[in-house]
Parts: sequence; C-alpha cells; structure tokens
Amino acid sequence: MTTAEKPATVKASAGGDAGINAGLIWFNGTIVPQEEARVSVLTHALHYGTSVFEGARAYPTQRGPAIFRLQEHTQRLFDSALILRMPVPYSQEEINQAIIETVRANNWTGCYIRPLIWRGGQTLGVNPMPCPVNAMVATWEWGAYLGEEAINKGARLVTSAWVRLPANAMPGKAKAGGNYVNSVLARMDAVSAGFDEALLLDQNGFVGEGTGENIFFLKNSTLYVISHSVNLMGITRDSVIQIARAMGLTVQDTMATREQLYTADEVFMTGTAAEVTPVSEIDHRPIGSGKSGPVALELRQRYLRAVTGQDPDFDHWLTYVNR
Ligand code: PPE
Repeated sequence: MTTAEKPATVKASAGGDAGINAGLIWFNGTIVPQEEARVSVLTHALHYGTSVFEGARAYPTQRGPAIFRLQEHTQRLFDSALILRMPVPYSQEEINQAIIETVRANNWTGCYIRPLIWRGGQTLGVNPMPCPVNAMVATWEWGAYLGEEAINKGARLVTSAWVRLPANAMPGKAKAGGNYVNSVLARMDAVSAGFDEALLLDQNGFVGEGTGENIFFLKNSTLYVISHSVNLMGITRDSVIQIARAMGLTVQDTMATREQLYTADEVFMTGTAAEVTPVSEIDHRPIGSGKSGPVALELRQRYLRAVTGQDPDFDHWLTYVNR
C-alpha cells in the first residue's frame, strides 16, 4: 500500500481539526480562537452521540453577509435539544446573537455555520442527565457540498443497503450527532463504490433522503417532494417548495418508491450544504436526459438569488449581519 492509498489516520495531539479553518469560535458564551475551543476526551457526546447541531449558511449580499433563515435553524436546534432532553443554557435569542457575532467576528463574506449543543463530561455511563450542556458556534468556508462536477453534470447516487432510521428507533427529525452514524455509514459505502451520494430508503422500502439532503423529483411538469415521514424537515426543502410555487410550479408532497425516481423526468436534492444539487443517475440508471435537469438548475438559480438578497420576495428570510 502506498502512502496515498493508506486510509487517513489522525494522530494529532491538538485534536485533529487542522484541516478546518474556523477562525474564531463562540464557545459557551465567549469568542475564542479555534485552538482554545477544546473539550475533554471524557465528553459524554463523544462516547454516546449526545449532541444536537445545525447547519446554516451566511451568503454575501449587497448589504454585507446575511444569514439564511436564522430563526428557523435556531428553532430546529432547540427542537432537537428538546427531543434529546437537553436543557439549553441559552435562550434562542442568545443563540441567534451568538451566530451573528461569530460571522461578524470572522469577517466572513459568506460561510457555513455550525451551532452545536452537547453533553459534556461529568459522569460516563449512558445516562446523560448529570452531564452539563455546552454550546458552541463555529463557521468556515464551505463550497459545493458534493463538488462542482455534481452540480454541472448531476450527482450520481446509489441506493444504500443501510435503511433510514426507523422512527421508533431514532428520532430522525432531531439533528442529533448520534443519528449521523446512519448517514456516515451510507456515505462511506457510496463514496467507496465511486458514487457521489447515497439514497436511503425507509424500513418499508420507500424513498427517504440522502445522507444530508432531502429529495425532489419532477414528473409530467409536477414537482414532487418526498414527504417528511422519517426524514429531517429540511429548511432548504421548505424554501425550494415556496420558490417553486412562486414560479408557478405545482408542488405535491408524496411518498415514492425508488423506481419512481428512476423514471422521473428530473431528480434533485436540497440541503443547506448541498443547496440545490441535480441528480443525473441513480443505481446506474440515467435520470431523464442523464444530465442536470433544466428545472433543477432553474430552481438552483432562484434559490441562489434568494439567499444572496437578489429576490425581494424572499428578503424576509435574511438576517443581515451588519446592521
Ligand atoms: N436530511 C439530512 C439527513 C440532513 O442532514 C440535512 C442537512 C437535510 C436533510 C437538509 O436539511 P436543511 O439543511 O435544513 O435543508 N444536512 C446538513 C449537514 C451536512 C453535513 O454534511 O454535515 C447541512 O446541509 O448543513
């Protein structure tokens, strides 16, 4: 095995996050350099996945950086915490302010935003109740989630052998750290097999979601969006539904089997990180023309206009960082 083929092993005494430049991090109420935002190896969340998080983005606009749907992200973060019975030691307004301050402190024009709330170290053992609840907000620059090629040529998906979390096993609507082992397993298999992303089905074989995206498909001019069922209620999903309706498309919520995706005119995925990413192939079947679909690309353009403050109809979605 050559060095290049070796799997990455991280042996970093500093914690192994050197590949991410997060600059200044809001850490339990104060802004500190990334090197100082450290936790103990006996952190409960590290052992049992007892964390909840968000993924939001700030985009450059003519009026400086703006955070997209900030309150909706904070609300979902608190909903996730409630589901996991984690008492958050901050108000929603304090978390909103922490996010704004972190973007401002780093002078980003645009960035990805990762708030995280987790059970710290006090006792180890499954019961998290004695462990203090911590919070942080980190930001960094994050480009095309599945690469530029996935946008231009369309992403190539493969149905995963891993099933999307059954509702009575894990709370899929909580953005909880532990839930993401499901996504991690599916993503590793897909990438190792040469695909861009995995398609997860639910326990009954219906289409669930990607490892970090919701799924839409277009058939005979109707836009179908996979129903919430076991999936995360995506904020991008909701935004794209509203944008599609505003452009005159009929949008319908539905359950679907995988062959409905195979035979769709277009398929695309939505997510904060993925934005709107067209899908060109699933399980070796070309979707529609086998290229990025025109409706997906149009919705992507309109979404990018909305997030960058170029669509007055959706300006209420933006929180401007410099007021
Ligand atoms: N499903 C899952 C499982 C999911 O993780 C995301 C977001 C979505 C749907 C779309 O939700 P929304 O971002 O509100 O539209 N995935 C986040 C994490 C990605 C990661 O790799 O980490 C994201 O896009 O920020």
